[in-house]
Amino acid sequence: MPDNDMLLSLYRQMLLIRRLEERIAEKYQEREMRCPVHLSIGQEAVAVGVCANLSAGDMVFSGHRGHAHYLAKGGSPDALIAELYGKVTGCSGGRGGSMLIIDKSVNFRGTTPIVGGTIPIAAGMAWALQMQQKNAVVAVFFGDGAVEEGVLHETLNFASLHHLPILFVCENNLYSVLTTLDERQPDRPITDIAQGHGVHADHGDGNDIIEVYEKTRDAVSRIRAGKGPAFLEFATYRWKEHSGPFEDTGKGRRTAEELHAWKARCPLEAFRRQLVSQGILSEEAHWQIEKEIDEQIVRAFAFARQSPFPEEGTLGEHLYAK
Ligand SMILES: Cc1ncc(C[n+]2csc(CCOP(=O)(O)OP(=O)(O)O)c2C)c(N)n1
Ligand SMILES: [Mg+2]
Repeated sequence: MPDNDMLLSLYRQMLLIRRLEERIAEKYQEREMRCPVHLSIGQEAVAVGVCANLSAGDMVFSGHRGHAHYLAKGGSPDALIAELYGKVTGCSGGRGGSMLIIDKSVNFRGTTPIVGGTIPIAAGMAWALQMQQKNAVVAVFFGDGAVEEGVLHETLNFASLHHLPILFVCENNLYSVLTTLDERQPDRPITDIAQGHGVHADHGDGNDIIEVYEKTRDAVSRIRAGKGPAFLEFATYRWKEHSGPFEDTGKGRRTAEELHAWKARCPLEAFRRQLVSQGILSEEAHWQIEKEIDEQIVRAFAFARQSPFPEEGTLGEHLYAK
């Protein structure tokens, strides 16, 4: 079990991600953020529980739904919101938007909108770190939809063969846009795929932060001990529509009952109740954290709006490596 300081830090991070994304959803309707946004409200425990086991020298990759992963790896709310507003102070210089986040200062090594696109890049990075004897771990986040991409299977094979220091994290939220998992994949555990390649695999409740934390701690310690790659699948659920600030229960696919059932299993609320009942989080401390986070978010949006757009003359820069 993580100690009390760690528990409070996990809670604060989950709350920051939740409140920041709620504010993105509100402000998105002002049409000043012009990139698509894929929110992970409801999925915060996976990002936070995994990244809490990584150190500054470890690296993270993600995909189109990557805000939470960036923040959990120590990313700056200011730089994230500025990126969504297309501003030069954004973590990708305002050139990427929500789906193309990169910030080498915290070893968040990038996201792409191509489903599964960062999986082989993460393996390449893990291979480089292994050759350089850096003793660092690479974690790559992807959804259940990426399991249908050939590149995941090729990368599992390669990572297993070379004992790469890589953690594959599959956030299984049951949907690829509006198509259910059972419409897309045969009835077999996703972890069987990793095991078929000789990769150590485990699965858990992605709405239980302690379970995510502990399963990741075990997987990461295996990787650090030189036992090769590991694969974790966490069951979770996104509350918002696939892309955008609204809910999607009116589209004839996901039902209000299903969403309601998952909201009743809110990872943040469950954790808050647990911390309060164990006397780790007082009501007063809870409101203090809420207040500090609210102020942090107000500052991030003000920073983003006040920042300039990139200069037109720089349009051709950053296209090729020097
Ligand atoms: C290679 C590729 N195929 C299809 C798409 C269109 N697309 C974008 S996100 C998405 C759903 C992916 O689902 P999943 O991997 O489960 O992630 P989630 O959105 O549920 O977090 C699809 C099909 C894409 N961007 N790239
Ligand atoms: Mg999915």
